[in-house]
Amino acid sequence: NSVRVAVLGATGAVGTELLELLDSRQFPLASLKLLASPRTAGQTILFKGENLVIEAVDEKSFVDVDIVLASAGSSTSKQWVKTIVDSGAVIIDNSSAFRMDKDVPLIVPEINPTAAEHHKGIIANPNCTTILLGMAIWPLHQVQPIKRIVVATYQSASGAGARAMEELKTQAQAILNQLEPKAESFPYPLAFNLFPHNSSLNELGYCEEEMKMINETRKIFNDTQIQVSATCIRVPVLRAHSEAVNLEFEQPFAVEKAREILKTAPGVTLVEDWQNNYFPMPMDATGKDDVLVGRIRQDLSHPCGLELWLCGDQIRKGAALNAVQIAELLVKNNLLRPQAVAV
Ligand code: A2P
Ligand code: 11C
Repeated sequence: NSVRVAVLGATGAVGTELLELLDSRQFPLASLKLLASPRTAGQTILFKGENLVIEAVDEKSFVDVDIVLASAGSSTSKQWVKTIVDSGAVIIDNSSAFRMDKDVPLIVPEINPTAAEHHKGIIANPNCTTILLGMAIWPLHQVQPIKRIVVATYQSASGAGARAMEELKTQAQAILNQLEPKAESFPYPLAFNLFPHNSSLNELGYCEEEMKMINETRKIFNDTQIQVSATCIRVPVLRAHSEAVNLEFEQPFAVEKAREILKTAPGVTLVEDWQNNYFPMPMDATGKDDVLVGRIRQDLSHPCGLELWLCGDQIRKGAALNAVQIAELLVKNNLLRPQAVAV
């Protein structure tokens, strides 16, 4: 039961990780096509000992493909989605282009895998901060409904792509050499600094990234009542996001019970060493599949409140791993589309 896969955005931060995961997870590949922009077309990437040539996307790119793993930005996804769907492939899209469309399932396999059953050729991969948050709090929400979530994020450079990660290193180097740091991917220097997430602001004062956390969490949890407020901050970390989370439940939720639940939750690792004040850190989360959760404690300001802290690899579970898990779900449950006849 092997499938033909195309990675759209194969040269990017997420694309690179997608290729690593397709290899290391022994994904059942019948074929693999690497797609990117004309800038990198013709270059090669080594995959399972073979040099695969990167192709620029065109109208014929998807006729012999079952699953497209897309991570080339919203405008590229919007530009090619019709061609992909008309070709009979399923697009698992990492951009924000289709996430809130009512016909598009928004999936975290540990949370709402059955939503995949109703796809119409497009499945959306949630925003990284939303995935990481959902992984840590869904197991608690199953035991006792959460009424309200207040979250602050500490987001790494990787969320803005491979160039942004390079920019952070170059800026750090410049500052250490007493030179002026240059900001191109970001609006301001990030090295030795931080700033509120630079996505556009709405009339209520929330940025797009914050609104994604609010709206996407409700959609994935299939719960329009759950209250969410977020403050998203970019920090000078290379590639794992962190979040400080305050949860309000209907009833008091014992800290010990929350700890027991999260100890065995799929895709979550509890990291708590109270003696040594050792808790999740982005450096420890980097390259890991699991979301690291710790510092679970009673909210002293509210009898029904819990506080927790999490870190998760933004490129892995926050993006590429979640997308590959969705692809695995489609293969396992026979949810691919019958191939349209190529014309
Ligand atoms: P390329 O390397 O050819 O520019 P990141 O998120 O790390 O910045 O990566 C973005 C990915 O999206 C890269 O693989 C990039 O390819 C790809 N990409 C950007 N624009 C396009 C486009 N117009 N068509 C196809 N791929 C694109
Ligand atoms: C960031 N989460 O860290 C963003 C980037 O909707 O997928 C990804 C935006 C998205 O800046």
